[in-house]
Amino acid sequence: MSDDQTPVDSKLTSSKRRWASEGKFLTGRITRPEAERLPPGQHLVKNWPVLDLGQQPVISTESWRLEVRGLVETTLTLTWGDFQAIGQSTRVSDIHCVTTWSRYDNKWKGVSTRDLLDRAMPKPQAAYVMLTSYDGYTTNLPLADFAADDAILATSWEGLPLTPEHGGPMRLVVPHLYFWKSAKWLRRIELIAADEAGFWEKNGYHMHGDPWREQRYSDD
Ligand SMILES: Nc1nc2c(c(=O)[nH]1)N[C@H]1C(S)=C(S)[C@@H](COP(=O)(O)O)O[C@H]1N2
Ligand SMILES: [Mo]
Repeated sequence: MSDDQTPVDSKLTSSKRRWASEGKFLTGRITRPEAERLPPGQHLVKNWPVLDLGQQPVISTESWRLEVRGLVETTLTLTWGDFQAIGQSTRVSDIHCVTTWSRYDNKWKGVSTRDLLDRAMPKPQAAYVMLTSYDGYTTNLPLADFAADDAILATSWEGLPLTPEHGGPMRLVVPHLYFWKSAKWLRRIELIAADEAGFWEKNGYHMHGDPWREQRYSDD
């Protein structure tokens, strides 16, 4: 017991209440008219192209770990089993890659980013996330986008385990941003107060990457 006599438990409860009541992160499902489903400058594909830095790490679920750290109440290092135990969600969403291809109706299964954040509990100052992957890739996005209702830490696509080339055993999917924000082979989620540039963002890509506003490059 600390000298202010606050049990750890009631601290957690109050931060959970704050998290739940803080409307700014709870953006809800983004709905758009069907005519606006395909963002400007995009074309549809039926296949699913593979794009990455060219190094596809192979990670067994035994050696896999996911870290959540930075501005959180509870730092997490999860094993595959711990991660699965958070509970499974499904989402169906569209992919929009900055290289102009889009692919509709992808069925994902995994852990919703919100369910993961509920375990770590973001501190009030947390406003952005920096993601780091097993291939050394990094990317940044606002916490509100990471915590969007559509966002999922996917382990399965169309009913099959996510293949290594597409980021298996686990990748992020944030469908309302360009796909470079959706880190494959995700290993670390760091909550930070001020935005920092990840790999492509340092190389001229946009800090936010909203496809409907064509935020492709930093000067867009
Ligand atoms: N770890 C990691 N994640 C990554 C990348 C990468 O190189 N490494 N490339 C990004 C880019 S630019 C795109 S378009 C998508 C491609 O995902 P896909 O190969 O499953 O289509 O992954 C994103 N996530
Ligand atoms: Mo990309």
